[in-house]
Amino acid sequence: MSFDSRANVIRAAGLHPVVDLNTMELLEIEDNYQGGTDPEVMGEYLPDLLPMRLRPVAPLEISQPDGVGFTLDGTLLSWQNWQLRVGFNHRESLVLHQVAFQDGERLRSVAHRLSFAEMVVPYRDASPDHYRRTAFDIGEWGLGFMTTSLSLGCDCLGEITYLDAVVHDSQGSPVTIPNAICIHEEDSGVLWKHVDERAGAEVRRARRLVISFHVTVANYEYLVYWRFYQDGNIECEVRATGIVVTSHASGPPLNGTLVDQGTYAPFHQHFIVARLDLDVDGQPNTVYACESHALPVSDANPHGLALEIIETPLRTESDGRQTYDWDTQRSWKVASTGSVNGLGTRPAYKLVPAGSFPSLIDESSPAFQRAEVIGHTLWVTPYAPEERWPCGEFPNLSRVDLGLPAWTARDRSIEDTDVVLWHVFGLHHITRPEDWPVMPTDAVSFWLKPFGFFDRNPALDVPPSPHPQCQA
Ligand SMILES: [Cu+2]
Repeated sequence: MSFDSRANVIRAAGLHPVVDLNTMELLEIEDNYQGGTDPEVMGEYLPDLLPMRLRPVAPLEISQPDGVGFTLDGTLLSWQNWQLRVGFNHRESLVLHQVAFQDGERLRSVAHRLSFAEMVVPYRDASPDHYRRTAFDIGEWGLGFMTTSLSLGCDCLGEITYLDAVVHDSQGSPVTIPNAICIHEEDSGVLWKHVDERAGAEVRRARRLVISFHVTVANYEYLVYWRFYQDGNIECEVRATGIVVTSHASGPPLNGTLVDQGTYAPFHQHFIVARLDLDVDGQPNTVYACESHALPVSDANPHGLALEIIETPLRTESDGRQTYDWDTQRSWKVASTGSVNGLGTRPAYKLVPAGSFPSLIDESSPAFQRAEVIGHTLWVTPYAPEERWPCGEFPNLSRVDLGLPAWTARDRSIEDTDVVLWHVFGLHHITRPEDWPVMPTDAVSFWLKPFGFFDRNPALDVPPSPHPQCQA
């Protein structure tokens, strides 16, 4: 191990003491140092220690002089047509309950509960430095415990409402995390627009309600944003930032990227499992895989332009193990089986994946055996209150995944029932020199989009902006 006081970094060069934590006995010292000179590393990000000047930036302020557009009554949050309850616990951090949309006279259910249930981060480096680094950030560490306080103007900009959260310490005493959850409205560009030569330009600006929290997981930060839109869309975005794990590079790295002199950042993956307990217009729902297919040229399709959508109902849990397919642009529709819309079709919400990637791992690897959940983009189960943790209740030191693979082995029916979707998404992090010494946020997301939930664009009633030029 070397300590470079000028760069203020400690770099482990393949030295690992192996200790039995029950007896505090030193069992072994692994030393796989490959040799090489002590490199010149610039690992600083604090302004006072940077070798360059800070750039000039013009002020940008956001104000809502008449106050915010949402109300908070206890944990009940209401904004325009949306209504939901805000919750929190030590393992999942922010949880959204009873998400519903006021549609005329009807308060219509979209989701019973939305949260993150697991995060699996295997480091994809064959060296002895990283094979133990297969963190379960939720099952082992707990996002709630790692939730950090947010600051006005830095973490959240504008008119902000904060909520505190309470977790417990190792003695069981309560610990308050001030400003753990941020609630605010944001401008989100154009919602809809048309320019007609007689009617002129008609434009509506989009606004979204954002509920967010940040966690610090040792070297990394995850910033989580649930966004609710005026057109019924829900977006969940995760931004990863912080400091990438690095190791001493004695030559060109095989499973990572050189990010500084003699320093490489191993490739790794951040798999996040969102638990989406949707109740689209009530509990009886069926999930359909929706796939686009091009039809061959025929008498009925003389120009070869016909595209058809095949919707396949997922009837059992083995059907519910789904993988994203680029070739068919696969997505999943969660349709009410107890109601119809004004067009005579089933009201639905569609899960649109935007940050999915294959696990790309040998299935005999212990890292995969412990987290088989990462082998699919989507799992669907019938609601069972005790089924909460996709890699098992206690994944620390597990050998196999006792969560979703075990539950779904029963191959229960998932048709016309209260379904839970488990969506696996995240970052396939091929590290870059630009991620060092502190990583600019990398964002991934998924969307829940209404599909026939409404009979037409539900944002027709959004008024024009009060700006004089928007008032035709
Ligand atoms: Cu990463």
